[in-house]
Amino acid sequence: MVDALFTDSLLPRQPQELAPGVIHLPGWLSVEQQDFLVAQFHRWGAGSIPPHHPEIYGKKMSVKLTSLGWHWSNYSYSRSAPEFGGRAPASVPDWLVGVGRKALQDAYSSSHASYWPQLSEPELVAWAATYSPDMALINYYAPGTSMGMHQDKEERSSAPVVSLSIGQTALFRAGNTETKTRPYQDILLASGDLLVFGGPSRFMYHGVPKLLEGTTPSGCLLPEGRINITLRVTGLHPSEKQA
Ligand SMILES: O=C(O)CCC(=O)C(=O)O
Repeated sequence: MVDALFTDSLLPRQPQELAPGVIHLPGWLSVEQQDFLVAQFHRWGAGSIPPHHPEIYGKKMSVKLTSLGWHWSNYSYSRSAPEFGGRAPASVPDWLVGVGRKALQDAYSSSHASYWPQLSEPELVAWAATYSPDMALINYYAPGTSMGMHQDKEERSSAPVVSLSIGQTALFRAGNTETKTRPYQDILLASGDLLVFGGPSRFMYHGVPKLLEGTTPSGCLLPEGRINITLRVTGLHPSEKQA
């Protein structure tokens, strides 16, 4: 009975540094910002590369994916999508680059991050101001879908990954940089949450074992499921192609 009063979902969620360079800021996006991103999600999905189930080594992912800047397929980036008539994804809009910069400024401010990047506040602001993500992966998790443990390592840059969540709460598993197995930490990513992983944890294994039922906030423009947007710096030249 008493336990039920103190479950994770009822306690206030606090900003935390899960591991060096991994910062979780609950409720970072306002409701209006979340609504705007849901509308953008529909616009992007109606563009050149519709949300689709990418195949990994011949097996379809349960999550649907579209992207900006670069097309992602089977752990590699290309400028165009052969499976969609060679069309190129739209580029990352400036406002989204700005969101990424603000995310880094907030996540790595000294009040949240004790370890990384060990810069003074003015240095940090200057550093975050140069963050230039050239790709965004936009995942849609229908209820009941998940994503296995993996590293984001197709990028040649070690710039941090910025991750935004909207819709149903996800159980997110933040692992280590060596193996898909323990040690890892499970946290809940709810609608509006920001997660940044960089520095020594940039190449951590991570995944989403499940979505929690009945957690869509009331009034959320996404009736079910979850959108996750990750911003990345590929470090690739536009003329390059991987694989
Ligand atoms: O949905 C998430 O929170 C994680 C997404 C992810 O791991 C990825 O896009 O590589």
